[in-house]
Amino acid sequence: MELILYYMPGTRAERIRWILKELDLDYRIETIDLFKGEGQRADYLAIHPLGQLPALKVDGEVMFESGAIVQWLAESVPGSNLAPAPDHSARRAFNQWMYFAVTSLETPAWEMMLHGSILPDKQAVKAIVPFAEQRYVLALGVLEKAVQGQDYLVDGRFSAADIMVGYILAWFPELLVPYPGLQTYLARLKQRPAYPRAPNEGL
Ligand SMILES: N[C@@H](CCC(=O)N[C@@H](CS)C(=O)NCC(=O)O)C(=O)O
Repeated sequence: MELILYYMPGTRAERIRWILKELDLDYRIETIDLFKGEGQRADYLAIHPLGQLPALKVDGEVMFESGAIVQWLAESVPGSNLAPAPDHSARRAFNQWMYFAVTSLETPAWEMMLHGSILPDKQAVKAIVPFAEQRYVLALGVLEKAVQGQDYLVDGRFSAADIMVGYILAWFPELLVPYPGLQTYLARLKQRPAYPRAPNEGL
């Protein structure tokens, strides 16, 4: 299988790099520098119509949406062990946390990021930030309970759901202070050799 990952450090493409490494798959990286506007280049828009990262080319065919890519890899790579089988009872928890990651957790976190620090003042709607933080903290409380008594979210075993959730938890480490279970959980994820390192840590 020929895999090309469209990537820039520090973006959601890290999720894909993380799972590719967990699965010990060979892949090629094509760097798209969003800061230089390369996402909007015509040749890249032909890959990802929104000009976003990540995208993954699989044997010449492109797929985008980080959650869908992570799930597809977890389910399709022989021997992956990163997703319970569809008929396994743990599949319900798996689906739940995969969707929770990109909706209940990521949406408020992304609003905080966008309107708190990424967008220029004339575009940012600062009033959104405290409301988004309130919803993000509620989601953290749910996750704190979910990791009580187990190392990972689904059946106590590492799965693609931990990649989806763990990537977001690292965005605001200061908000994890009241959640000792989540701090331990994130520290456990960071110990995995495939966990994304900051660019200056030799990713
Ligand atoms: N739901 C998409 C979100 C992709 C996304 O927003 N990626 C960011 C980088 S982390 C991006 O490419 N932003 C540039 C843009 O929106 O133009 C996914 O998970 O793949």
